[in-house]
Amino acid sequence: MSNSRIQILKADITTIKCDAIVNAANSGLLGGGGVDGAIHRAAGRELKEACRLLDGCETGKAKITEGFRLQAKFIIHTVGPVWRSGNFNEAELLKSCYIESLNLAVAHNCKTIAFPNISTGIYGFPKEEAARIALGTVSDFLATNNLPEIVLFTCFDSENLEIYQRVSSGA
Ligand code: AR6
Repeated sequence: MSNSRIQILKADITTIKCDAIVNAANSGLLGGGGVDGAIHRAAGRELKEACRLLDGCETGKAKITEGFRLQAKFIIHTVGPVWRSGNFNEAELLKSCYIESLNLAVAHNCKTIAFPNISTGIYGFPKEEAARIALGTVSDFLATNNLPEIVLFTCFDSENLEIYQRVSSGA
């Protein structure tokens, strides 16, 4: 699954300089804990005002705002599934988060995009399965799209970093 357009790094996504970063939001889109809280803190209160106008977002869908005080031009807010047992369409919904986010990035001419490990924190999605879905979905998308040119997977915890490195190397 190795792909020169995919990079894996250990980083705080709020510090990444790229065209778009993706936020693992909730359906209200008004902020929360985890990466969502960090992005809202770093982007500043104008982000919340912009999010209010979006009228929420369904699970598996995505919406876009500007990046405000971040180095990123855009923030793509997507809502991952809450893991229940695996029998509630969680895998398809997670896949949809990546596709919808990438489609928005293309529509806004983004050459670089950074993803967090959507749903693998507070929402409890098993990390290895989530990494396989993320890497597989993004690889398939890149095979048929010239944009984005580069996709960064920013892992915050060492466990996700190790999983992403192993899965992407095909081991
Ligand atoms: N940069 C990159 N990744 C991060 C950062 C950061 N600054 N902070 C945390 N992570 P989570 P979810 C990683 O819980 O599971 C919020 O309250 C974290 O280690 O942020 O999709 C929302 O409002 C994990 O690997 O998101 C929703 O209510 C990954 O980001 C809910 O949490 C996702 O963890 C969404 O839950």
